[in-house]
Amino acid sequence: MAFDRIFVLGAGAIGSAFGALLSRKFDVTLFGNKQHVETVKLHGLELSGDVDGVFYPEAELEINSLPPNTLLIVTTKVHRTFAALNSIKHLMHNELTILLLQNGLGNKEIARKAVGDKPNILRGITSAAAEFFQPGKVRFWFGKTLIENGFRSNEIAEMFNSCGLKTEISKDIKTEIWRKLVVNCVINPLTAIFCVKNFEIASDELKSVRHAIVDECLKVAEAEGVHLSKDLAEMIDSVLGNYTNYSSMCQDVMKGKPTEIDFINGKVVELGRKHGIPTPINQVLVNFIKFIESHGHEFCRKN
Ligand code: KPL
Repeated sequence: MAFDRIFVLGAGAIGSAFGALLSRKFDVTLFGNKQHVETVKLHGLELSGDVDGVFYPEAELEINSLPPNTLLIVTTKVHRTFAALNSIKHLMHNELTILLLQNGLGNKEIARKAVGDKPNILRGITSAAAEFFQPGKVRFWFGKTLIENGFRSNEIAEMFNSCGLKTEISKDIKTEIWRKLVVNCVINPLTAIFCVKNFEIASDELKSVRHAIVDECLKVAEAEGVHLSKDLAEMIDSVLGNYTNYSSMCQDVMKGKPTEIDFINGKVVELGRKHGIPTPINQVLVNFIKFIESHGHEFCRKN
């Protein structure tokens, strides 16, 4: 049995793209910022990139009710999770499923604290990429989505796959979250610092930096009981060239918005400290991004 409706909370780049594609077959409402919502209501949502077309999901500013059998996909930035979910805590019930489709580590714990134990909460990750620079318009690149194995995960995967969003259930989501975290630890801060597209940091000059980041992450993951493949750095090198988008962190910096650094490299530093593992490269990246955040978007003048 599929869900009766899908709500997307935090409809920015990824959320809007997923919502648009899911609206091919399902009743979807996007919840996002005013300009975006107004544009989608008037003109629909225009996707370009791997998909070209205009889609017509519903769009609203606020969630006022959560009907039974709703799938709530959360694609807010990870630092917005608690506030966004806590503000609708009074609407929660046990016929609600929440899918957290975000970057970062520790998201499910944050969501659980925000909403209590009534809803079913599932974690997902995606390697799909999206850019959002103008209300109502999103550029999208397909990727694979993984959802933790849990109550109603299969139904979500079927719904996603039926709309062209390649999705699988993961029996070991913790390892997958860490693998994605390491990818983000390399791509997101470097692209944001240099203000370049993902493939541009594949350059040889940055190879030793990329590998040093991964090396620290692998040691911390191991201490957390997560065994990632030793050739992850080479794997990242080999996929980097395929990403012709600006990472989400680079987009945040371009827009002068806070980034997810505390939940990406910042988490590796925090856990490294807990286990007595030095993480100087990740620490430097955190410091650089914090410096950029505190100076607004003067660093990135491309937009
Ligand atoms: O997760 C991403 C992000 O930008 O945050 C990737 C997959 C690296 C795409 O850019």
